[in-house]
Amino acid sequence: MFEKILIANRGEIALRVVRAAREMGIATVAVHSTADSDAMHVRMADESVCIGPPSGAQSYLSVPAIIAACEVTGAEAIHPGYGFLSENAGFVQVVEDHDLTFIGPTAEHIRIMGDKITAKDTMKKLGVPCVPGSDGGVATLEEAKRLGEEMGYPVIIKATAGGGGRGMKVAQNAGEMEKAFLTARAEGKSNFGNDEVYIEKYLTTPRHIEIQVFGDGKGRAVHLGERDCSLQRRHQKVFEEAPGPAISAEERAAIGKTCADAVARINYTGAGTIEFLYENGEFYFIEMNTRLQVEHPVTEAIFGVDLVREQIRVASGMEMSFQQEDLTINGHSIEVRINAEKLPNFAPCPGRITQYHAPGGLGVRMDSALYDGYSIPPYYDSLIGKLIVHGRDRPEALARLNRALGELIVDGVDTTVPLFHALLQEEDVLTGNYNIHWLEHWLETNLGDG
Ligand code: MV4
Repeated sequence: MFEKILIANRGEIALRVVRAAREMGIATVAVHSTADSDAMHVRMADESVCIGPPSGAQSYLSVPAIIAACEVTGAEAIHPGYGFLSENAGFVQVVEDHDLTFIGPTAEHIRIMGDKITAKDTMKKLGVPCVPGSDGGVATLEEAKRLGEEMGYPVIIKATAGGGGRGMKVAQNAGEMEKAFLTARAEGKSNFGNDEVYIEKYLTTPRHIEIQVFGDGKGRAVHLGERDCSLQRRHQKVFEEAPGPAISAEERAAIGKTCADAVARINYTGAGTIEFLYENGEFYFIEMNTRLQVEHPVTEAIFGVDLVREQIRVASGMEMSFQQEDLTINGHSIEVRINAEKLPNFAPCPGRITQYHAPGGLGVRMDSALYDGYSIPPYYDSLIGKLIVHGRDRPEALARLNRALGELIVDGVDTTVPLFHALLQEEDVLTGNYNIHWLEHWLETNLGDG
């Protein structure tokens, strides 16, 4: 096992990793920008190293600065958290070249899943159900139009280097194909330096269901069920839950096994998420994320496992601490993302926290790096906390969420808390009757957003 690890991240996720490491008796090194000298992750880690000026590009994304911080502190491994360098295959290669360990998958797995055409082709060959569409890339407008006729409209054109909603365009009919195809290609080129695109049948009212997988890198893998993350605004999740209210135990077992077998076959290491659209009782693969996700705590709550601890274990060459048959679901969990944002338009709202009080009690977890008097810097994303509740069933989790939101005090900045109070009044939220378009429609109707 490692004696010391470096955490190449900030905020609540850096703190999350410090906590797992400390319980394992592993020392931690925080890195930080000059804007984060007073950040909680710096205070909580055993050591810290300032790695650059405020901008992410010159600090949390600076590969030489992070490698140097490992060298001066003697850290043996790097946990990337999410965002920043967590899915950067080039970074993983540099880490390995310096005889350090990346706490995550191999550069090769990150590269495969980062190219969406290769990811889909790989998953299809592994028996994972995919959205019907082009076999690989589509090079010409003529081919795109032929596929549109063949598949039937609407279709969606996606940049292979995109993902998370960037570089996608819908064509409702043949007349919209030229513009959609050329725009998706141009966006791929300008945003990612890659103009390759592929085409899929456009699913109109799916849910976003993602399966948590975990591999030991030696051909063993498990699944930890699904999360329903359909409540999103502009591809930013705001409310996530596990298990998914629309998924049966039989469906979970079947798609879970398919996913676990797939990642076992490729010797996948560590935590991964296989994203699906779910419509009319069918799962359709869209993307795989090769990192620990923001919403991992809802899975931890219902399975009673520490996913960061497991990541560190398998990165050090140890076995996972569980097998598939050890993993059973207990109750229901919901996470809401507390962002420093001003409604109705979700404008970032950095500033000084004049008062902070975290909720507590049975079944309540608050993952946050906030404290009284902390100043939220304007340079990074606006997530300032995650409130995660756990109950014996969904109604109990919803009641607990309502209760915990009532206890939470975040003064000095605007937050997304009022949104959650409002959502908990909605019948569709209370019954789990929503899809990927529900929230944007609700925001338009109720807040005039969009
Ligand atoms: C789709 C789709 C409908 N049909 N693909 C958006 C993010 C990226 N991960 C994939 N996305 C979508 N792909 C097909 N064939 C609809 C979306 C989509 C979406 C997916 C998940 C959650 C929210 C979404 C919001 C808009 C569109």
